[in-house]
Amino acid sequence: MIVGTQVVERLAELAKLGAYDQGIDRGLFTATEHEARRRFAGWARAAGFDLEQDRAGNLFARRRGGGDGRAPIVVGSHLDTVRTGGAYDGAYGVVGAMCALERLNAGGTQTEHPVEAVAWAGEEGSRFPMGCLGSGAYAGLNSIEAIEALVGDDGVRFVAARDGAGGLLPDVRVREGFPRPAACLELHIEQGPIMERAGVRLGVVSAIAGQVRVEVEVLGESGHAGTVPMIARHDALAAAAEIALALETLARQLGECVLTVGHLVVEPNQTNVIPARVVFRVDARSVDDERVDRLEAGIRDECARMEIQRGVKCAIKTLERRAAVSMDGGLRAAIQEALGGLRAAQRDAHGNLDIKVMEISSGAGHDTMCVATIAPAAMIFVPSAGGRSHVGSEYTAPEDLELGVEALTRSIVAVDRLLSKK
Ligand code: HGY
Ligand code: MN
Ligand code: MN
Repeated sequence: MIVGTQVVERLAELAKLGAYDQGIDRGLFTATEHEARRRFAGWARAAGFDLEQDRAGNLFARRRGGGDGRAPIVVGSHLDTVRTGGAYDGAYGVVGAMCALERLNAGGTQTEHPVEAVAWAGEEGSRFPMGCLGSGAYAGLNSIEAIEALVGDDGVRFVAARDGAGGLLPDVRVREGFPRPAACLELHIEQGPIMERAGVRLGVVSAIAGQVRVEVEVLGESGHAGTVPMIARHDALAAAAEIALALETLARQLGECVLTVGHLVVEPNQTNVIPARVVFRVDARSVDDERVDRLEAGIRDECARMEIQRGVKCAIKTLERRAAVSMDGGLRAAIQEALGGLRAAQRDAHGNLDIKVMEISSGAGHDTMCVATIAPAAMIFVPSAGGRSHVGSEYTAPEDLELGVEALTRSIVAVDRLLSKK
């Protein structure tokens, strides 16, 4: 089989797992995500890679290196999706890593470092209320005890899901601890419009925006929608709405940041009953951590204002705080050099085909932002059609998918060589 087609075929295979009319819904440790893990394991076994997993749910396929005892270069992304996910966010980086290691096999390329293709657990935080759950534990940013104490939005505890039928693979060794890697690479779709608009096919990521996820509970007073005078109300939803709009205004005024309230639950959620309780979550991001801190402070300020003005009670809980990270300069230079060779090879093979490459920052969060806190890390992007992501219509052209895997394969060799000099 031509190596190039495996990327597209495997992504099409994974896209069926969790597919419905709104896109793909493949939450961590659900039956569909478990099946995706099984496919990953099948590919790894067929290629002769050693499989391991850890207690946070990360899954590793290890291609041995020549250098005894060297720490691995980890290359991966995530198999879980948001509830209306597309076929490429995360899955592309997992499939791409597997295909890159297979290309090293096919080319007989021996790296000094072992290289591990990785499916990081629960990057989206769509089932358990913490994003980058597996990579955060692996990097020591979140204790395994904190992870194991998580309860999903469906009421299922993390440990029950992990140790249940949809969790860890029953026939794969569970490693103890979280060994530090030599380096971390991730291949991902851009999830924005910049590369497509610039006619660029490969992006070398410069930095990943920092983010905070905050949950706010607003307690008001329920009552009859027809009889309680407006002046006498403590409407939890009206208060939550005012906080959300004030935060949106703050983000617009602050600039160079984004803020979203994408999750909101109303109780009792009945037309003729004044909302008694609302829980909503805020996602705020910027490449400038001070702006993220300013937005987080803004949440507290607006809640305090609503408590006075509307006589409600607010409880604020920070679910996750990830600092903005710059990608490693040495790895980026090695990748740029590797992409120079790729561009030359493409020109030789296809005449005047000139592959444009650019440096680009990431507004989206990634597992790499966690692993970057313990090892040199870098990311490679391919374009997203129309900049669309976190929607079922997410799309990247097959030739871009294939080019990205070739870029990743060459980058692994370049990074291995760079680190072996040290
Ligand atoms: O939300 C994000 O940026 C990522 O897709 N988890
Ligand atoms: Mn995502
Ligand atoms: Mn992702």
